[in-house]
Amino acid sequence: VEASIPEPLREAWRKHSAAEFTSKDEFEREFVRHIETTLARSLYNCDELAAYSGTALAFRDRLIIEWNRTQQRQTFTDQKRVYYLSLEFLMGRALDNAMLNVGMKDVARDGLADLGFRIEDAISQEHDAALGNGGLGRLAACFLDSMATLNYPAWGYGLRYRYGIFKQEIVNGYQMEIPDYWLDNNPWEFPRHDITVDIQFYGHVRKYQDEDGKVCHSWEAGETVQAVAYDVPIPGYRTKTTNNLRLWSSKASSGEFDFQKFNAGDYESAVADQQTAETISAVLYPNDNLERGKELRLKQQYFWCAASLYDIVRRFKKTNRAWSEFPDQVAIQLNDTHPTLAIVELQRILIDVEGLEWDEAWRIVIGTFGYTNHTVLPEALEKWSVPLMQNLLPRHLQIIYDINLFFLQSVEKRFPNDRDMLSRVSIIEESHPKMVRMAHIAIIGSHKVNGVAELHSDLIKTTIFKDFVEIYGPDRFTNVTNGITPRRWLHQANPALSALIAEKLGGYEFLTDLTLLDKLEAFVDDKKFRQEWAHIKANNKLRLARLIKDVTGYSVNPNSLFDVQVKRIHEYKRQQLNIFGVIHRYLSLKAMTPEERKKVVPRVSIFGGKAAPGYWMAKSIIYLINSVAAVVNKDDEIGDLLKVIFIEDYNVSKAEIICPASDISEHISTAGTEASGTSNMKFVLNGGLIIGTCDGANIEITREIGEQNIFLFGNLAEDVEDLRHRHFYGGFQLDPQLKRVFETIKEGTFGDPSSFNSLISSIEEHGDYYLVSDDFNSYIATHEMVDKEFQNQEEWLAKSITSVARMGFFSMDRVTNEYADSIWNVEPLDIADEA
Ligand code: GLG
Repeated sequence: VEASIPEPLREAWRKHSAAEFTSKDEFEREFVRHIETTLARSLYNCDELAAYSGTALAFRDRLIIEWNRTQQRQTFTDQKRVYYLSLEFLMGRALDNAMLNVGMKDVARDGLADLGFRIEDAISQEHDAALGNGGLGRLAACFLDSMATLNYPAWGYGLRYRYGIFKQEIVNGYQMEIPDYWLDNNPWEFPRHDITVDIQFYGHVRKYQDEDGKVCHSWEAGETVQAVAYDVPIPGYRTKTTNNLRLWSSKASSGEFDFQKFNAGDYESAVADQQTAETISAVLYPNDNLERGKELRLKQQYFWCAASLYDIVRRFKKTNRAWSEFPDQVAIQLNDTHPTLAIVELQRILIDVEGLEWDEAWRIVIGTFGYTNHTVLPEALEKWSVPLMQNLLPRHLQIIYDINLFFLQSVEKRFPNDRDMLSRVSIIEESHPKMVRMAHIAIIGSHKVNGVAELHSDLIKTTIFKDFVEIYGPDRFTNVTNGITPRRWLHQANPALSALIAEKLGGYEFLTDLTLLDKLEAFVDDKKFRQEWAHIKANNKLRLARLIKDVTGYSVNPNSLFDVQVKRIHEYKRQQLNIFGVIHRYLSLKAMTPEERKKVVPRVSIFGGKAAPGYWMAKSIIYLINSVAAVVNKDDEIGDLLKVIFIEDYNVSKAEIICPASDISEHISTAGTEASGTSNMKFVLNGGLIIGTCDGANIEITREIGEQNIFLFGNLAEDVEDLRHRHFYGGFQLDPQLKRVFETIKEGTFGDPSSFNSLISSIEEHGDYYLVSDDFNSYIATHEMVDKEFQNQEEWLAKSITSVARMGFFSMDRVTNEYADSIWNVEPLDIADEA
C-alpha cells in the first residue's frame, strides 16, 4: 500500500503512462529507440537478430502495459481466478503471435520494410521457448492463449528451465542430443527479483502442543532454496486481456550458509551450494509418457508447487476472506499428476501454518483442485518411493499417510471386508520399497478428474480408475476433449488459408468462434474457391520442400503426395509401422515394370520427432528411418516415386510449417494408447486428410467430419487385450507381407541388420505388444486407397474443404469454456464497458 502514489501526484503519472504505438511511424520510433538505447546499436550494425529484438521490445512494451492493466482489473473485480499448474509449457515463438494478437502485424511489416528488413526474417530469428516434451506441454500453451482470448482471470505456473527440450541432431543416421540453452536474447520474460519464496527440503518434523493443548506439527528444514518469479505476458487475441505465466527459477537462499562457509575460507563449497540450488530449475526432463523416479525431478515438483501455492495463498489472504471461501476464489488445475504435491502442500499450509482443523482444510482442498489425466500407459503413471519422500519431504509423507488413512476408512465403511479393493485403491503400493501412487492422491484430493478425449475418458473409468468410480460415483469423472488454438494453428501457421476463409466468411470472426467454419461448406463446389484452396496447399508444400532442402539436403518433388508423421518417437505411436510400410512400398515399386510405375502416385514419406535420450527402441526407429532414406533416396530406378525424409529437431516452429503442408498425416497409435493426440486436429484444420486408428481424438474427428473424409484402419481398442493374450497363448502368426519386410532388413538391404534386431524381435519373438503385425495388412490396404483417392484431385479437394468446415468443435476456446463451466466454476471478466 505504501508503494501506491498519493492521489494529488497521480496527474503526472496519468499524463505519461500508456505510451503505446498505434501507427507505423510510432512503431518505427519505438523500434529505433530500442535499437539505439536498449540494445546500444545503430543503423551501422543492426543485423536481423537485432531487428528481431527491436521489434520484440516494441511489442513487449505494449504487452506489459496491457498486462499491468489486466492485473489491476483482476485485482479490482476480485473474481474467482484459475491457476493452471503445468510442469511443461511448449510455447514456441512469441513475436508473430504477439503481433497477430495485438493486431499490429501489418504495421510492423511496413515499418520494418521502411527500415530495411523483411518481417519474416526477423520472426525467424527467435529461438523457440521449448519448455515441454510434446502434446501435454503444447496443450498448456494453447490453454494460455484461449484463457487470455476469452478474458478469463487466469495464471499459468511453471518452471523456468535454463535448458528446454534438447535440440536433436542426426549424425550418421543416429539421434544426438544438444543442450537447448534458450535464455540469451529472450525479451519476453520479466524477472521479479522482489517476488521470492523460500522453499524447504529434507529436515524433520517436530511435534508440539500449542497453548490450548492441541497437537501441532512443525517442519524444520534441513535445506532452503529460493524461488524467484519470472513473468511472461500472455496476450489474448484482439482483447485487452494480457494474462500472466509465472515461471519459477531456483537459486541459493539468501546468504546464511554461503556466508558462513565463505567466512570460514571455504569459498569453493559456498559456490557449489549455489550451483546445487540452481540445479533444481536447470533442465526439463526429456521423457514423454514415461516417468523415472529421480530425486531431482521430485525436488522440481515440490519446489514449483510450493512456490506457486505460496503465491496463490498470499494473493487470497490480501482479500481478507474466510478460509472457507478459498474454493470460491481459487481454482487450481493439475496438468497430469506432476503437480499433485500441491494438494498435500495446501493441506499442510491450512493445518500446520493456518491452524485449521483437518476436515475443514480437506474440504477446501477438494473444492479447489481439478486433475487432468493424459495417459493410461502404466509406465507413465507417477510413483515415488516412500523412503525418498520420507527423506525429502517428511511432513508431506505424514500428511499423505493421514489422507490415505481417512480415505481407506471411508472405503472400508462402504465396502466392508473387501481387502483387495483397499489395497488396489490405497495411495501406498505395498511393494519393496513402498511407493506413493500420485494419481490416487490426485483423484482423492480433487473434485473433478477429466480425461482428454471420449475414448480415453471411458477407458480411465473402466480400467485404471475403475475402483474410484465405484467409490465416488461417476460424477467425479468427466471428459473434456482436447482442442487447439486456431490463432496459432491456422491464422499464424497458414496465413493464406486464413485470409481465404476470411474472404469467404466476411471477416475473421471464425478465429474466435471456430464453429463459423461450417459456412465454408456452401463453397465446396465453388470453382474459383477450390482453385485458390488447392493453390494455397501447393504453396505450403513448396515452403516445406524448401525446409526439407535446408535441413536434409534432399530435393523433393512438391507434386508428390506428402505423407507426414511428426510427433515424439514412441513404440505406442508406431513410427515402426510407418517405416515398415515404407519398406513394403519400396519393395512393391522395385517389383514393378516401368509401365506399371508410370501409374504410381509419387510419395514423400516425412518423419520428425525426438526420442527420449534413454529410450533405446525409439532411437533404433530413428536409425531405421534414416537408413531406409539413405538407400531409397539414391535409388535412381525409383526416383521421385518414393522419397523418405527425416526432419531433424521437430519443434513448434517447424510444426507451423509442416502442418499446413501435408496431404495426409499419420496418427496410427495402437488403439487405446493415445489419450487424445492434438496434431491430428492441426493437420485437418489446415486441409490435410488423415490416416489413423480408432484411437484418441481420431474418433471424434471422424464423428465431426464424417467417415468418408478420413482413412481409418486397424483393430479396435476393445480387441487389443484379446489379441495380446492370443500372441502369448495361441501362437503368434507374423503377417506375411511384414515377414517379407523383415527378410529384406535381415538381408542387409538397409545396412548392418543387427542394428534392427531388437525392433524386429519385439514383434517376432516378444509378443508384438503394439500389434504392428495385426494391423499391418489393413494399414497397407488403406494406404493403397489413399493413393487411389489422391489421383482424383477434385474429390480430394472436396474432402479437404468439407473437413476444415467441420472442425469447429476442436477449438481450444470450446475446451476452455468447458473447463470453466464444469470444473472451475469461473466466469470471464467483463471488459466490454471499459474505455
Ligand atoms: C499426452 C498424450 C496425448 C495428449 C496430450 C494432451 O499422450 O495423447 O494429446 O497429452 O492431452 N503426453 C502427452 O502428450
